[in-house]
Amino acid sequence: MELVLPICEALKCFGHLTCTYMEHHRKLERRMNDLLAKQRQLNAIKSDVEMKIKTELRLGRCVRQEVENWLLDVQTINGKIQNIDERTQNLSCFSRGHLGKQVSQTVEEVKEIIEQGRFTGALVIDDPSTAGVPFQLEHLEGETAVLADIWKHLMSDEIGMVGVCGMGGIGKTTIMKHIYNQLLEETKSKPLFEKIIWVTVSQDFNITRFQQDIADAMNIEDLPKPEQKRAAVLRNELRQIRHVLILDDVWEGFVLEKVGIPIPIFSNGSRLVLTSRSNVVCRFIGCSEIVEVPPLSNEESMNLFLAHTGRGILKVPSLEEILGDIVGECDGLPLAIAVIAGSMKGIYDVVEWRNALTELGDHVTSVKGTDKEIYGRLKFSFDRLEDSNIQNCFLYCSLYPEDYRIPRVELIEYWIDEGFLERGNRQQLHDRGHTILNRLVNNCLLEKAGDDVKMHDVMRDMTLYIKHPYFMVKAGTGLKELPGKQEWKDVERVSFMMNMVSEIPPSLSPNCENLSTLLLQNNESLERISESFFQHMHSLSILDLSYTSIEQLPNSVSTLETLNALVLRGCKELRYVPSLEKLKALRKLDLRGTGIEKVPKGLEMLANLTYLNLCTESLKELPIAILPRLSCLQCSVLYVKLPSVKMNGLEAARLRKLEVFEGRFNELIDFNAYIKSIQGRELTSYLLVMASPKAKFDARPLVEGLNNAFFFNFELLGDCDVRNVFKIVAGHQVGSPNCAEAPFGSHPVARWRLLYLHPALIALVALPQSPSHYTF
Ligand SMILES: *[C@@H]1O[C@H](CO)[C@@H](O)[C@H](O)[C@H]1NC(C)=O
Ligand SMILES: *[C@@H]1O[C@H](CO)[C@@H](O)[C@H](O)[C@H]1NC(C)=O
Ligand SMILES: *[C@@H]1O[C@H](CO)[C@@H](O)[C@H](O)[C@H]1NC(C)=O
Ligand SMILES: *[C@@H]1O[C@H](CO)[C@@H](O)[C@H](O)[C@H]1NC(C)=O
Ligand SMILES: *[C@@H]1O[C@H](CO)[C@@H](O)[C@H](O)[C@H]1NC(C)=O
Ligand SMILES: CC(=O)N[C@H]1CO[C@H](CO)[C@@H](O)[C@@H]1O
Repeated sequence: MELVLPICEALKCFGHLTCTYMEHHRKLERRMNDLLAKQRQLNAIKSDVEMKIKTELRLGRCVRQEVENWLLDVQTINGKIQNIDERTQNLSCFSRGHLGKQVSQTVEEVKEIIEQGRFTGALVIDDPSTAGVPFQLEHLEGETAVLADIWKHLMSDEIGMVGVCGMGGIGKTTIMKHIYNQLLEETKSKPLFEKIIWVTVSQDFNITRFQQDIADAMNIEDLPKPEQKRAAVLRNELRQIRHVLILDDVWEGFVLEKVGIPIPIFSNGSRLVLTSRSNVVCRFIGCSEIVEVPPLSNEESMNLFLAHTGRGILKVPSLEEILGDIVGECDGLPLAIAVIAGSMKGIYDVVEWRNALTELGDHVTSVKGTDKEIYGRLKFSFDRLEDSNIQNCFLYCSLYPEDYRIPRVELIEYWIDEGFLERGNRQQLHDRGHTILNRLVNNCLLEKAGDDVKMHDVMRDMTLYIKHPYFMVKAGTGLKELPGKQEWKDVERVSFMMNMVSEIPPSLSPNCENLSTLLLQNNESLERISESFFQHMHSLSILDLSYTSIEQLPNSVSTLETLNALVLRGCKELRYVPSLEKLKALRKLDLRGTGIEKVPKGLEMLANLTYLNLCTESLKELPIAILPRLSCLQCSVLYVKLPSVKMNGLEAARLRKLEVFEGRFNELIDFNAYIKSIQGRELTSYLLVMASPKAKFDARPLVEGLNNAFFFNFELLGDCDVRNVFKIVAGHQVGSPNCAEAPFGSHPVARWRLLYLHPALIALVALPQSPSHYTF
């Protein structure tokens, strides 16, 4: 955020400002406030757009040009507003009239950009042109013959459809990504095809979604609703261009015409390539040529293995034979080779290798079935993790939808709630979580996806295979109803996240004594849950209902005495939460963004609570008795934002165990009391706001990425000389009752930066950077 003034510059202007600022510039200020309000509205739309892009963007997709231009416009106008804002503060030199006119003009511009920001249709498209973004390629060992074969078919005029088959983990997708890149490359010089289209189909085939994916890739907007009309639109568009359509990971046969894909041979020399584990599927869809992907040869296998472990292991004396045997057990499956090599990395003891070979042999014979042969080999690496907590961490990833980018911090929060990371303060737990994630990525059990992680679909199948029937996962599959009672019998962890379930009817009262985790979040359509649903869930430990549309939480939740985490974040409609009095084991309660007006009954009884989030606009009061009670608790993470409620600084100060705190004080005296109390304490992350009850503002977006900040509302500083604020920055105590006190007096001045955010607001932000830039 570039709202920063150099500190000496700010000093100069604040010096003049002592008391006359408000009166002289009221008019300009009104216009300016107008502008800033519009800017906030614009930036809110921008974050929504960015959020949407983030969820839609995957490899081989890109942001629509129109959207990209719009984001640039937003950036430009933000820069302009910042400039104006800075000039309004440079009291010695601006001309009011001129600036006023400019402010009004800018308001109009912002309005226009807001209008343009109402996008319809997808923000992200599968690479629309042949000059698209190539895939980042994984290492492809061998398979040159297959590549050549597929290429030959693509270039032949007689063949319209090619099926690429082979078992999971054999490298079909990797091969096709290489073909895709090669097609992009070739068509640059001579336009054989006008468009190369990649669509990932996956296990849960849904014709509506499939059609939409093709339409997005083709940049077709507003596909009509009825299936047949959609098919007609697609057929028409596809016919008009010479294309290659690549359908990756097809599980079920379907009729091309029904989807709207023209039979390639009759459509101007277009081609269709699909990959599938089953050649029956390829034949059903109509492939005239089928290319079977063979396993790697011994030599290729060895090369790939060494590419993952490093050639250093070749120096280990007498390892050669054992190494050959281990690679042999991988059966030429690239995924198995990568994963097993990943778990043997850095081992230089031949005894360990010999032992690994025995174990691997046992694993290979333990799993039978043509489709599942790879599982035994993958499970070998899983078992080598040894630590059951780390294994549980890994298994947890399969609760997310297939091909899903799993956000690291979200995953780690679950691990904490589940107790996989044992005990420690918040920071230590997160550090441990990141360490485990790094190890899993390093061992090739998970894939890195930007800042997040991903689970290979075969790996996920393996996990669900070994956890059957204890895991029930139907995540992101378009599910409308939960499965019947009998399917719940043995379950321990259940995930129905990201579906379209609208109701859990009274008839569903599953008897599942061992169920510990129930994830139902992101089902926007979910409005009602019957009382009987939770009746027999006596072991439930984690319940996540966030981002659903429920209005009330059933009373039966009151009796879930083993519950550890109750996550209701973003349930905007939620008004009623039953008494939590009996939930003595509860460690996390997240009510952020719910519609509750009162804190749930019995909150003060939750002695083990370590995470409490009460940030919601609707909450009217925090009973006086609550904070002191919480102070006896273990609470280490607390978020409260209660513009209408007075928070007592001394009471807040008694929350001695806090590591993360976001809160807002209405009175300087409370703010100061609190500041005093936290000196020398272990608060690792804080965001403290001092603002009048009327000021309606959320500081979060202003300091995104910065954990630690203090905000002061100017008006509230009253007759306090503004210059004193700079003494705060300098780390001196101020002493006047009307002035804010120095946060963490012992911190050197250089750790703080002064932000001037708004005519009535300044902030101190703790900086991790080196101190040299901020000398006076
Ligand atoms: C403030 O005005 C002076 C001259 O009047 C100018 O040199 C300086 O760059 C201005 N500062 C800002 C932040 O605009
Ligand atoms: C397929 O997905 C669409 C939208 O994503 C949904 O409306 C439809 O109900 C789904 N169909 C099935 C059979 O799940
Ligand atoms: C081939 O493409 C042209 C447009 O380029 C289109 O008019 C024609 O109908 C297409 N032919 C077939 C057989 O689809
Ligand atoms: C629940 O777990 C216990 C202990 O692991 C086991 O003995 C019991 O059979 C399980 N019950 C069901 C219904 O799976
Ligand atoms: C509260 O936590 C402690 C350890 O942190 C644990 O021993 C105790 O059983 C917990 N209380 C309940 C009711 O679960
Ligand atoms: C709030 C939310 O994320 N709802 C999701 C529920 O699941 C469907 C997909 O099945 C998504 O489209 C919704 O966005």
